[in-house]
Amino acid sequence: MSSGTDLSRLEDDVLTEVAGAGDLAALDAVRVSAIGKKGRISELMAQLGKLPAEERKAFGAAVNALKTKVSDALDARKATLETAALSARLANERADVTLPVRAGAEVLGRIHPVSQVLDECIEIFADLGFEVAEGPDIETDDLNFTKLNIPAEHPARQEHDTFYFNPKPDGSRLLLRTHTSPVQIRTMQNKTPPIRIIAPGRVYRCDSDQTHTPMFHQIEGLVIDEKTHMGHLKWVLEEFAKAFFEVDNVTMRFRASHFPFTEPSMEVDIDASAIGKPGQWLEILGCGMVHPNVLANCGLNPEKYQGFAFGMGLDRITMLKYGLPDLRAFFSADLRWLRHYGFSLLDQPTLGGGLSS
Ligand code: 2NL
Repeated sequence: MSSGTDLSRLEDDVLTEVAGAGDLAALDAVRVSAIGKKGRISELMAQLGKLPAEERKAFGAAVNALKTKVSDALDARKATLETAALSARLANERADVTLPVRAGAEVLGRIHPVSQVLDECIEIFADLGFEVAEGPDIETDDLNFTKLNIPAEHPARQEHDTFYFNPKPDGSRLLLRTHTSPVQIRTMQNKTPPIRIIAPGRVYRCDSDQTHTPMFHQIEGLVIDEKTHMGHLKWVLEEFAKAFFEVDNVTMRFRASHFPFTEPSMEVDIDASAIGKPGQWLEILGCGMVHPNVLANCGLNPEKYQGFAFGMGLDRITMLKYGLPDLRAFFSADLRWLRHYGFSLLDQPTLGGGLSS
């Protein structure tokens, strides 16, 4: 194993193996068998000591040169194989962006009917010039009741079936809002009229049967200005009803009623032929002119400002519009129900495009 011929044959063999390695694993096997610890070239170095002293230097230099050459060839081949592997992977992972979208959350997911109806209402009222206002679910007694002309011990407090939190050391108690009116109270406290807002959101009452759930959804509206009157109220509600039920005309009936926060107060029914049930009146909301005490409680001068307010149950009008039979199914998180009654994410209600078409 000492001749130049042997070395050059070994070089040819190893370089041929390097060139022939088809992938990184095969190339590494070649490396180990040539310049690994027990490789063919490394073994030559181990034999150096057996050579006569005068040959050692030249042989050592030749083996080192061979080792460098093989090592360079291994590096070059490795770079080539890595580039090829990357190209193959990129070709394999190429995405055809012209393919139709595969069914994912945006296709399989569904919008809850109450969310859809809320979006429809926002669209309608925004078109009439209303802004959306929001507030917390946990409220004070003052904002939920007192400011609304419902003093302590007023029977209306019992009717609201309120969920109270434990009293604080000073005796005051927080509660889950029983209506979204506190949002309008805050707005009146913080803004100078004209005010035109709707306040949608979750509300809570300790009441649960076939037609009542302890949490439900409400949308209230409030308009305050210097000359706002009941004609405006009736016009807004009529425009809302026509747009919401997607009909050219609705017949509405205003019945005298009573709420502590409005005077006069009315409940509003629509002639159900608008939704394909002739001969029936359906109650859809309560409304009235904001009570002067409520305006004064919020720092507005009742001699200068007046306005109207209304409140309706979103869950109820959702059932009416989309013919959903059972309120409790709204909150049962039943995926089969949601797939059946839910709306596509792409089906955004717009007045221009038709709310529900
Ligand atoms: C109903 C009745 C109503 C209001 C809500 C209101 C809010 C303020 C002042 C005056 Cl801040 N009124 N809200 C007015 C009349 C009726 O809701 O039966 N809702 C389902």
